Formats: sequence, structure tokens, C-alpha cells
Amino acid sequence: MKIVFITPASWLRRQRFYRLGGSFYGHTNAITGPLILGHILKTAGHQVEVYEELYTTLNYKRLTKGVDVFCLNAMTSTAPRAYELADRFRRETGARVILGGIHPSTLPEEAAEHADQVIVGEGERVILDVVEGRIRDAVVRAPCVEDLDCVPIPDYSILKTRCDTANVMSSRGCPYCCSFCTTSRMFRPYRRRSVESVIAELRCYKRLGFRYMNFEDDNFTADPDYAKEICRRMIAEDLVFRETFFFGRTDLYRDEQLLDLLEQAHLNRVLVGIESLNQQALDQVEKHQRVADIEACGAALARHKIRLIASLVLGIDADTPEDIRRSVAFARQIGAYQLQPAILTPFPGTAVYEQYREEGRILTRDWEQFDMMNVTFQPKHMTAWELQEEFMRSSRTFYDIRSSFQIMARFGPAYGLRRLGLAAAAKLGTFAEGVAAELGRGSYYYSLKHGETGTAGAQKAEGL
Ligand code: B12
Ligand code: SF4
Repeated sequence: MKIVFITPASWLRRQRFYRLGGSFYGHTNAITGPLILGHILKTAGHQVEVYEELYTTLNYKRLTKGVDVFCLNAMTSTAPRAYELADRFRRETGARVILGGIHPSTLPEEAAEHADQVIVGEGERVILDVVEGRIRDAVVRAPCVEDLDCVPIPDYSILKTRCDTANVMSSRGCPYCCSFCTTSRMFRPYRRRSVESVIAELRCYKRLGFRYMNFEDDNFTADPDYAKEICRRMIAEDLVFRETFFFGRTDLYRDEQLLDLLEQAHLNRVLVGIESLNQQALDQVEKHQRVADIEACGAALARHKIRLIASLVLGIDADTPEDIRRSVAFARQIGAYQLQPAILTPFPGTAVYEQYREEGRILTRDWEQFDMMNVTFQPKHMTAWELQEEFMRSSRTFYDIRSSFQIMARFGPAYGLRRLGLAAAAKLGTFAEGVAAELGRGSYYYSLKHGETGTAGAQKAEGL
């Protein structure tokens, strides 16, 4: 059979100007689920192709020819696009459509309206039976993979769109369970692969010539001894890449040996969830983190020349606009290399979603807005539009021209230029949102600014 996987992108992310802005942020990389599931199907003798819409405009007339099964992967903000494509493929081709990924796993009945079958959870143990027709249920609940060493590595040879970074996951899930987090709920319980299998995968990417590698684990340093062992082996076998990104928590500063090894293994860019500088807000989202940890983490990373991407969650109930501004100023003060302001987003399946739904505070069911860059709920200490403005202000104030020159002095011209690009993107983005809010009647920003998004009433009408 010919099987085509597609990872869709929302409307905004398919626009040329957005793709250009994104190119300043980092290197291209792929969602690995389709590459793993595709590997399983290819090994069973099927012809498999994987496409991503994020970086390329796809030619669907050509791509849909002769396909037997379409497999679409959706997160919440890409679900409307996945449904649009699924409806189109079912209407225009005789092929079957299977939907999977984090959003269909949370709301399978919604997804089932657009697909022949929906797979809930990790697809590895059922994909072949579903594609080959041995499992025919409309909603298939897949058991989680207990032994991750049985999972084949992502097969990059079936990926037909751009990708210059290899994504590696040494673990799935996270031992914590912050109230806004989707992945710690999707990938449950927390599991790790053997160090040997991770190292074998890295050897393979070195052979393939990848210069960049990301550890996409939700929390790569959750078990410091395990992370240290991976780093030791990377150093010993010269499996060091030009740049390696990972997700960590502030607590990593406590282990000096871990920091040394991360530095030597060239894990030189880390996204850490600082979230807020307000202890009450941190407690509210069950972060299990102290403000002092954030300060110590910033200092330790700077000492080890590991570039910090400071991630903030904007709009936690305990936070006021002043708290948000304080957090942004603090990220500058501790020398964060990048800022990732994320608007608190009540993703279906999370504790915040349940809480806000009960309180009648969810403003829309337009899933495309659920991308952590748009306000989708009624905040406590400000209006929805004020929170949207705080988001824009935080990018604008963090990415200014002066800081670009500071980054250039610390890390070199290439980084400084990329930072200048981000500064320009932040300014243009703010300008575009402002124009849409004033003049774009019918746009989401216009309705946010003019209070046209509903709360309890709209929620009821939309069946939330
Ligand atoms: C790599 C990554 C990216 C990359 C690449 C994206 C791309 N090429 O489209 C980048 C950095 C560019 C990115 C961008 C974004 N991302 Co992202 N990303 C990830 C990350 C870190 C890893 C994905 C991955 O490889 N997972 C590992 C594999 C094993 O899991 P999987 O792909 O989900 O596959 C399994 C199952 O889902 C299932 N499955 C998957 N696909 C399919 C398909 C079928 C047919 C079936 C049956 C089963 C199935 O089986 C697989 C194997 O078990 C995840 C976090 C995470 N842990 O998943 C966030 C994550 C998916 N991203 C997220 C978000 C919000 C975004 C952005 C909106 C961020 C932004 N503000 O711009 C954008 C949107 C991009 C888009 N396509 O429009 C959220 C989504 C939350 C949600 N519930 O919607 C996540 C979960 C992170 C988070 N904050 O919690 N992302
Ligand atoms: S620490 Fe990070 S990955 Fe773990 S539950 Fe919290 S937000 Fe999710």
C-alpha cells in the first residue's frame, strides 16, 4: 500500500512572512511520530512518504495520486487544518484517512467526524494492524509502549520535506505534572530508553551527516545520572554535534558535574520553564520550583556557556501585568539568550482546561488560536486583550536592537544577526496584531480587543 503521513501547519504558519521570521528562531526539525510509525509500515513492505506543511507549500494535486491511506497528525492548533485536509482527501480520493497525535488523542470523538479511524495515544503498537485492516474500530485506544527500546528510530529517508536537525527522544513524559502541560499527560507514565539505544541512534545521525541535534525529551535532565551517562558516552565516542538543544528544568543547576558534562557534550541551548517570578503563580500551576532556583539556574548556565531560552507562561491567575513585566526584565537581567513568552493555553485534557471550563472562562473553541500566542481564556487580573498586549510587549522589549549587539559581543556575529532578525520579527508581529485589532473586523484580534469573544454564553453555545 502507499501510505502518506502529513503533519499540518495552521494558516499563519503557512504564510511566507511567518516562515521567514521562523528561520531566525532556529533550525528546521520534524515531529518524529510519523517518522517512527512510517518506519514500522515501511519495514512491513509498504511504500511510505512523510510531509510537513510547516516549512514547505505542498502540492496536493501531485501528492495525493495513488495513495491508499493518509495518516494525519494533529496538535490542537493544527487540528482545524488536519480536519480540512482529511475532509478533502475523503471527498476527492478513494483513500482511507487515519488521524492521530496529541489533539485527536484528547478529543477522539471530534476527530472521528473527519476520519475513518482515530488512534488515541502512542501509535506504535497498533498502526500496522489499523493500516492493514485487522483493527477496524472507529476509535482505537492504543496501549502505551512500555519498553521504549522496542521502538524503531525515526526514519528520515521517508521525510520528503526540509529538515536539518535530528530529533532524539531518550525518554517519554515527565515525572512532574504541571497543570497546563499536555505532554506529561499524553506520554504517561514517564519512561526512559537504555543509554545504549540512544547512543546507537546518535551514531546513525552522525553517519547521515546531521550537524544539529535536539533532545526533544520533555525534561531531558529529569534523571541527572541518566543524562550524565548519555553525555559521557557522547563525549567518549565523539558523538558531539555543532549545536544540541534540550528541554530542562531549573533544578539542573544543583548538579555541577551534570553542567560540566552538558557543556562538554555541546548541549549548548536549553529551554527552561521559568514560567513566572511570582511564587504564588508557580505554586498555582504546580511547578514545584522556587524563585531562588530560577536565579541560580540562570547563573549556572551562563557559567557553563549554555544558552538559556527562558520560557514564561503569561496569564497565570495569580499574575498581574506587573508580574509579567518583572519576569521579562528578569530574563534580560540573567542574560537569557532567547525569550519564549507563551500565553497560558487551556489545552483540552489539562487541569487548567477543566478548571476554566467549569468556571465559564474559555473564550473560544476555534482550536487554531490554541498555539500559546493567542489569549483563549478570560484572565483574572486583566482583560483578554490586555494579556494579548502583554504578550506582544514582552517580545518587543526583550528583543530590542541593543540586546542584539550584546548577544553579538557574547556569542559572535552569526548569533547577533539572528537576534536582530528576531527583533525585527517581534516589531513587525506587534504592528500586524495591532492593525488587525483595529481594522480587521472578523479577525480574532479584533474580537479580543472589542470584547466580542464570549465567556459562559459562548462556551455553552459551542458545547464546551
Ligand atoms: C518537535 C516539536 C515541534 C517542532 C517541529 C514541528 C513541525 N515540524 O511541525 C517545532 C519546534 C517547529 C514545533 C512547533 C510548534 N509546536 Co511543537 N512540539 C514539538 C515536540 C517538542 C516534539 C514532537 C515529537 O517529535 N514528539 C515525539 C513523538 C514520539 O510523539 P508524536 O509525534 O506526538 O507521535 C506519537 C503520537 O502522537 C502518535 N501519533 C503521532 N502522529 C500520528 C499520526 C497518526 C495517523 C497516528 C495514528 C498516530 C500518531 O504516535 C506517535 C508515536 O507514539 C512536542 C512535544 C512532545 N513531547 O511531543 C511539541 C508540541 C507538539 N508542540 C506544541 C506547540 C504548541 C507548537 C506550536 C504551536 C508552537 C508555537 N507557538 O509556534 C508550533 C506549531 C507547529 C505547526 N506544525 O503548526 C505543543 C502542542 C500542544 C497541543 N496540545 O496542541 C507540544 C505538545 C509542546 C507543548 N507545549 O506541550 N514543535
Ligand atoms: S516540568 Fe515541563 S514537561 Fe514536566 S510537567 Fe511541567 S511543563 Fe510539563
